[in-house]
Amino acid sequence: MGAFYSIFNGLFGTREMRILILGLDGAGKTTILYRLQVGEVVTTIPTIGFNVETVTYKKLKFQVWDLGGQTSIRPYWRCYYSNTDAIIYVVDSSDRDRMGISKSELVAMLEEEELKKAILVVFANKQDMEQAMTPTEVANALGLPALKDRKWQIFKTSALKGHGLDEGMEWLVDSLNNRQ
Ligand SMILES: Nc1nc2c(ncn2[C@@H]2O[C@H](COP(=O)(O)OP(=O)(O)OP(=O)(O)O)[C@@H](O)[C@H]2O)c(=O)[nH]1
Ligand SMILES: [Mg+2]
Repeated sequence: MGAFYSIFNGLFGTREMRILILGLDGAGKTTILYRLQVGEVVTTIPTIGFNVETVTYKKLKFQVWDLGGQTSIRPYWRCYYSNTDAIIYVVDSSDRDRMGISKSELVAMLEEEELKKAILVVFANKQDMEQAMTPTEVANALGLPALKDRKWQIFKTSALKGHGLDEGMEWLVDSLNNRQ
């Protein structure tokens, strides 16, 4: 039944995919969630807890969880890991000082058994800022090229301007559809 169910869903795309948006506080996670959902920039306040919304993209329905990124809240991320299909990891590309912390959080998260099969999309966000690191610099700072057994891709984004999110989501949808 399980196999039949997943083939059925693979054919008709009826299962709601579960996506987590993670990253340090202030990276732009909530801004991205609402950009994806309503196509506009909304005014955000730091997230204490989470926001969850249904986002439809190219006929695929996603349940998107945006978790607060403050230091004291990060230990709770793990409570949301089970059944996650994909992770959108958001980085403030202009926050050079905290790139190391962002890497540690990412590495720790990827070690979790429950996320073993999750696809990883990194958004090198805030590309509109002058001091922003390039996506290649961000990828290297996060150690992405060294990742083993993980489907990943990085995209340069500006949630503020609405740049790059479509490309990232398109890659994600294709990757989820082609997944075995
Ligand atoms: N310049 C610039 N600012 C951005 C961008 N994306 C988000 N911001 C701003 O960054 C600030 C933090 O954005 P949020 O979306 O609240 O950040 P968050 O990752 O949800 O933060 P927490 O909820 O604390 O984890 C807000 O003032 C946003 O307007 C971007 O692409 N460029
Ligand atoms: Mg937030």
